[in-house]
Amino acid sequence: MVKAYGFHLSGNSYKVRLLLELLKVDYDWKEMDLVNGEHKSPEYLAVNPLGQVPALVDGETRLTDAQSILVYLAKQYGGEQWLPTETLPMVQVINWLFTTAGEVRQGPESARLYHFFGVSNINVERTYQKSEHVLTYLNQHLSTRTWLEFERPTIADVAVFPYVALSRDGKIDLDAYPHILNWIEQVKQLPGFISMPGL
Ligand SMILES: N[C@@H](CCC(=O)N[C@@H](CS)C(=O)NCC(=O)O)C(=O)O
Repeated sequence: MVKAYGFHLSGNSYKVRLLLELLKVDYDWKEMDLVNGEHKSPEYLAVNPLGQVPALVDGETRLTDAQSILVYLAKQYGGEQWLPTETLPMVQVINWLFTTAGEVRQGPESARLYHFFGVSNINVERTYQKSEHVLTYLNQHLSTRTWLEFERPTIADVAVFPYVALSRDGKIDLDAYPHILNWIEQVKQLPGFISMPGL
């Protein structure tokens, strides 16, 4: 059975769990005690040498990084709907995975780290600038469509959703971004959707 390692307050862990639920994959959730450093234990470092969550083990396959795990799950258990195989549509989806790992991480994800987890060595003003930049772009993009790409949800939506929807934990108000708010509601209506604290 698929084994997923994560922490219930981690948006990166949540995106993996969300896709597992949307795809109705049978999995075993291993909750890691990040507060007490379980993610730095020798047992866990053998799973993810970076000492971060999430990680996923499926038979002989061992994966780290939420975005890579989403690609794996989509290919292995989801298929065409979640990640197209044709080059250009595939790249359109993957582009959002990099936006998440780049702009969203530098913006709303880092603002949440500062305010919600109290990580102080973060330039919070910079996270607000980055957030405004990416949220404005996302809001504009969503002004003419329901989903990030195509007429259906893909792993692009699953990847971008958590830290954008958790913006308030980083003291970022989403009221100025009505199309993002509509999209968040659409994602929440997906069959199999699960929530996490802060959503
Ligand atoms: N690139 C990784 C980043 C994962 C990440 O930042 N994980 C955080 C929780 S959301 C973590 O494990 N932090 C603890 C640490 O780095 O020591 C991914 O997208 O999965």
